[in-house]
Amino acid sequence: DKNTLMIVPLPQYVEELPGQFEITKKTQLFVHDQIVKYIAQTLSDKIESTSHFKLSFSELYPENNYVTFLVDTTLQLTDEGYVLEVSESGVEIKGKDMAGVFYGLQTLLQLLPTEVESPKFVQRMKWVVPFVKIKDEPRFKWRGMHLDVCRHFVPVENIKKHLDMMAMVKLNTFHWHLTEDQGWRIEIKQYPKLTEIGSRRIEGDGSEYGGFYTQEQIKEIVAYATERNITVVPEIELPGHALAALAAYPEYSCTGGPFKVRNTWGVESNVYCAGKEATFTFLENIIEEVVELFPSPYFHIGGDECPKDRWKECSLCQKRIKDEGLKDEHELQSYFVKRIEKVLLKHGKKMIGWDEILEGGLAESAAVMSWRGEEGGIEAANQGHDVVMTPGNWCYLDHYQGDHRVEPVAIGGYTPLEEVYSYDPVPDHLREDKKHHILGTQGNVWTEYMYTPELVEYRVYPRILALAEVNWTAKEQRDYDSFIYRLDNLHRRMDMHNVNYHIPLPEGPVDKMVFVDNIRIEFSNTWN
Ligand code: NAG
Repeated sequence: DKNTLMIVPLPQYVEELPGQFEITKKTQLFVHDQIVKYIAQTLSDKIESTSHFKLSFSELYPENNYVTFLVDTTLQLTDEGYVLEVSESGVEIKGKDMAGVFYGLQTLLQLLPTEVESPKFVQRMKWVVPFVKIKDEPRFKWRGMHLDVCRHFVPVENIKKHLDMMAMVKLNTFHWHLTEDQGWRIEIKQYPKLTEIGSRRIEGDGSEYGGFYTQEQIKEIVAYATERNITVVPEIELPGHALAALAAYPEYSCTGGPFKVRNTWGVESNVYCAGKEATFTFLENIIEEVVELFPSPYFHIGGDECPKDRWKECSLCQKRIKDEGLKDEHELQSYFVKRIEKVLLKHGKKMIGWDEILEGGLAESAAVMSWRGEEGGIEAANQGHDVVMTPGNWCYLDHYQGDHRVEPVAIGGYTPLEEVYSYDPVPDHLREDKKHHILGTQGNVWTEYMYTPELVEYRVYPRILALAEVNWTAKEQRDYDSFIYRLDNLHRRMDMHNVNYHIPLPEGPVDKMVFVDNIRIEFSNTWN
């Protein structure tokens, strides 16, 4: 039974064999290629911190008692795929590429006792792994998590914790939402006021709230992610959701301000002025600094919820509409986005944006992140654009995942673990020849009501683990009961990492309740 091994996400092919291999002091590590040495090193580090013994590297291929790491580009697998074999003589990890080797190791770690994730020494550990043959590859390329660090700030250490968990379940994309109406969180050297002014807000009670990342910290996070096969996609929002930037530099708005960094949630009507050339120079300069920090091929420009009120009243915006022969403010938004697209192309970056960028005409090279349902994604795919599916009903991890009467307050919605798990990113009615445009899915973590890093964890886990399996495992192989069974392994690993995960209970918003002798005997959930 494939369920006996508690691996999340479920591998494509598993063959369990009787017997087990034990990693001891005498076990030797061997890397066929120095570039994967740091991956082997993580195994050695984990064993060392829990058992106080070091695994040594062998120069020659050891005859037995080994853990070997090899990149084999000839493997009949997609990128990031791997083969893991555990037998009497040891453990062999072969990756299609470096990512594959890394994922082979992640699977090995999940097969080892959970204590391998312990941050401290554990008495008398026996590092046994069952004999097994695993052949595995991902279903999707974009396996992500988004994090809004603007509504509430998330410190560097907590981001690293998420990256550790993401790596464990083979998620490879961290979409970092860095700018908002409520805060600008990335240092830009040419525009110091963006953080001096834009990273702080005065809350309703008069207290100050703030935080931002220096460029050094950004580099640290990107390096940490890269070691874990995670691409960090930065998001710099435009033309809307930009009030924090406008509080610092009101000259790039239509009215000239003054503005305060917003301290309430919702949609803000003051946006970047599309009529002023200076706005574009400002954004170009910002982008120039940001692309230097992020090796990611993709760059997220936001694009959602941009009210057109100011543009309608602004003489410069109206002049732009006339001069460029645009039909209306939607086409003005499209003009705005297309100018930014050119800047990104110049830097060799692919643009991605929320599905509103379809309105008024989609930029030629843009990929679309579909959040208002799947319709935008379907439309974009039909037009031949790549798509990341993140419809609210399944992928918004700011929703409640339990009964709202007992849960800490959330923005709304109800998206329990099982519903997240049930998501399929490729809509049935998408044309067959367009299906390859679906890159994958991600969990979106908007932090209006996540006041602390602990609350972020409470909303994210375990739901992101379900999305990890949606992204990795073949659709036919997915099974919720099996997932729940295997999840236990990850619960223990999250304990080791001190993650404040939500424990699913048989609770939920009630739409049907039956009382017998004043005792509630039945209720059902509303999500389906
Ligand atoms: C939307 C906004 C976002 C907000 C979230 C709350 C997108 C693309 N835009 O209203 O700023 O935090 O939903 O669920 O999601």
